Amino acid sequence: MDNPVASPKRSSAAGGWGALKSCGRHLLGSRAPLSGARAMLKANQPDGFDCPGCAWGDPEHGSSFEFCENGVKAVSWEATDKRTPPSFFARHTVTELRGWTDHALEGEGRLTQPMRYDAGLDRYIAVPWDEAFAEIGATLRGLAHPDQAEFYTSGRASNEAAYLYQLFARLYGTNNFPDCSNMCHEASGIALTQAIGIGKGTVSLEDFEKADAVFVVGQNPGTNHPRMLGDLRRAAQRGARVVVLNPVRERGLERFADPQNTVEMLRGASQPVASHYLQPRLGGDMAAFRGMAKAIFARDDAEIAAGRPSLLDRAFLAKHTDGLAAYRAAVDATGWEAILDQSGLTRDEIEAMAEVYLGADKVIATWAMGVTQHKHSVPTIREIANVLFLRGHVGRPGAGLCPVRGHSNVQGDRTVGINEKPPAALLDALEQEFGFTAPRQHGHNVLAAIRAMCGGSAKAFIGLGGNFARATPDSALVAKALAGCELTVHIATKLNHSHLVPGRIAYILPCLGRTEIDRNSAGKVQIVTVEDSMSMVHGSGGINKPASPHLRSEVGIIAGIAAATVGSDKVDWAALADDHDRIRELIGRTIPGFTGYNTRVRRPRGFLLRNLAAERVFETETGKATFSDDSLPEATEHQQAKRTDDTFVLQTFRSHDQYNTTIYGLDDRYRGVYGERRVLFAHPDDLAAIRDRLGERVNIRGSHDDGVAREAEDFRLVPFDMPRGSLAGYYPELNILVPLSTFGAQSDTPTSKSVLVTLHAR
Ligand SMILES: Nc1nc2c(c(=O)[nH]1)N[C@H]1C(S)=C(S)[C@@H](COP(=O)(O)OP(=O)(O)OC[C@H]3O[C@@H](n4cnc5c(=O)[nH]c(N)nc54)[C@H](O)[C@@H]3O)O[C@H]1N2
Ligand SMILES: Nc1nc2c(c(=O)[nH]1)N[C@H]1C(S)=C(S)[C@@H](COP(=O)(O)OP(=O)(O)OC[C@H]3O[C@@H](n4cnc5c(=O)[nH]c(N)nc54)[C@H](O)[C@@H]3O)O[C@H]1N2
Ligand SMILES: [Mo]
Repeated sequence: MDNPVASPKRSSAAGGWGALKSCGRHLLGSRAPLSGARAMLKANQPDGFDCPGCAWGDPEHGSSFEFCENGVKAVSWEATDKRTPPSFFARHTVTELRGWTDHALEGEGRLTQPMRYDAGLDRYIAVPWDEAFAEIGATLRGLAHPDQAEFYTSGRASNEAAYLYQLFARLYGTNNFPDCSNMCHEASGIALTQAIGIGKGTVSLEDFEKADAVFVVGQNPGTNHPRMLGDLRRAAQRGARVVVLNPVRERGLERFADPQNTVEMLRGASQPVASHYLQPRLGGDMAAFRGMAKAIFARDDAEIAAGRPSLLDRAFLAKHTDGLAAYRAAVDATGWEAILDQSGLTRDEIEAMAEVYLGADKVIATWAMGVTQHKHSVPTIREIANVLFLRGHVGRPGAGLCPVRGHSNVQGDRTVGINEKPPAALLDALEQEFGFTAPRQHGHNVLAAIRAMCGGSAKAFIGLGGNFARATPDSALVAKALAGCELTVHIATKLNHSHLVPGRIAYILPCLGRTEIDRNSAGKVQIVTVEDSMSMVHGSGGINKPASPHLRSEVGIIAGIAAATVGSDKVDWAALADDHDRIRELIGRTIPGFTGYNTRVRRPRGFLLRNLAAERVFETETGKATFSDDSLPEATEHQQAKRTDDTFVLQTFRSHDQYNTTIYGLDDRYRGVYGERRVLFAHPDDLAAIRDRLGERVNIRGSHDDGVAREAEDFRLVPFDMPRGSLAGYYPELNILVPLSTFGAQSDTPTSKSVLVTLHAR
């Protein structure tokens, strides 16, 4: 095949004019060009709102707004003037709407009024707020036990909303907090807590200006964190090495034209980003880093044998780390054969990575879903940390560990208490402040919540944003579980499929989005706060007129439900909802790091939550940065698939025109796909063989051995530059193939990047 890759304009860079054109289209397509454009100018500015797009940090000296194509889509999608009013629901039954695509449902625009499901009519009907709160409260109070309710959070919720939400659920009596992060960066939080004593990254945006080498692992920033690409590109221009590990050749990581750079735009120029682009097999990153460690140790041994100084940071290792000897033994015990087979890389490639590492004074490693959504994600992230420890790349300028978060406030939500396994100190502080006995028993994460709903032991589902039925694995099963509930409540901006599997009593409660002005009863504008990937906490205030006069803020809705459920003796919910400063005062008194919250958050860039690991204070059991000594997985999915002729490993990733389950459009420009989403990317040789056997379009069948039949129908094969034996396609359409039965060890994260499948004729 002459052109092994899908894109017709493969040589063109990411970003650039294509991005600008796409933005114009999205602003126009949202039918809100003016408010959308005005809103865009205020995104991530000191006096504007936090972009609901991603969690990448904001620059200190960003005088002009940081342009980001996908930020424009996120903002214009919310700032649309299309509406989904009660008359829409009068025209369409829920059964009918279930046949619509995600794109079509959200494309109807913003929800405008609280709606209650009427089973007789099979329609949602408008209902006054107070009635909604009263019935939700009464139903929750009527459950046999508070642990029968699940309180889901999607990571767009503000600190203020999340804090009230966890306070309410704990006063009610449960720690059931399934959270989108359970499907996302859970493994990062766990691995980093074990390794460095805190479940967050250690780098700031400024560190990217100083690094000599950045390893970008399992991440597609061109689509999902476009502003990060600017930082990577500037690093590359300074001469820093950018080493990409990604099975798929992602265009944004190869070349990038900065839409913010006028000269570059006029000249049609673009800059290379990656100095090294390595394409491991799915799930092969632990082996790749283990191989690097082997090469590093070998080089170091040779130096020492030759009487030269060690290449490792011996002072850091001796003073600040624990477990080096056991790690060295584990590395020595790992053979090259397993490393090469699992990683799919050559020894030369791995040694080249080690050379980059050894040649750099300051190294950053970043990662996202390509690393976290496997069975062995926790050991993989520990291995990345191990390698960084060897030359002391934690806790000094220009170096460190950087999990790149997903939702714009997913990190903040966890910081302010969304945690199904709350630390005792948090519960103690809440008990002391509010005078109640907090539940101590650990609650449910996403998988446990699904199991409880399927088994009938959970009977109520409250969703603070998100699209639980589509974001989770085994979509059909989860939809059934939601529909089996006594109560489902969704706090949302737009209609989605989770709303269309109503429980016996079911509500959709429409809220203000982040771009909209939130005024209290005295007319005073309220701000909320969020925390980015670099642990910067800053304010966010909307500028657009609310989509409907009936909308309430998330904080107001949670306060309404809370007052109707647990009463207002211990907490004056109405007063808190009316003045967010009061919520921040409570956060300041109960969550470490937030004293003086109201003052500090009003400074232009907000404030940094102190991260002790970044200062080389490691709050692990031993007080030291801790090496792990795991062996490689016995067999990765690739190795399992190889044992049979026709099994492939499928990863489910995002197109350029989507935000998780929100589908903005049907194009995936950087990968050369237009107007469709039912595509399946494959290596050209695999594709040719499949096509000969089955034709151009195929059905995909799950082949996990758990007794559940799973099939996704009618996908067009698209050739792509990726390893043989791997396939890739879009989430959420393919979630029907992601099994509930496989998940990360320790993290419980669904293995969305290593699904075993076979292909079949249509
Ligand atoms: N525009 C936009 N922005 C977003 C989102 C969005 O949907 N749209 N989602 C937000 C959220 S919640 C999140 S979590 C982030 C997600 O950001 P990403 O993690 O970038 O998201 P994915 O599209 O899942 O991309 C995974 C990348 O990892 C690669 N990969 C897959 N498996 C492996 C593997 O085994 N090893 C390696 N080395 N690479 C692998 C894939 O080829 C792909 O490039 O983005 C956030 N930002
Ligand atoms: N197969 C597969 N599955 C995955 C993943 C994958 O890579 N592959 N990724 C996983 C990841 S990383 C994540 S984070 C999850 C995401 O899971 P979720 O966070 O549950 O899903 P989203 O698609 O982000 O939620 C979209 C909905 O949020 C609502 N919404 C939007 N803005 C607001 C707002 O301001 N307030 C409120 N209250 N609601 C709002 C809208 O109604 C919209 O329909 O999915 C996970 N699922
Ligand atoms: Mo995420």
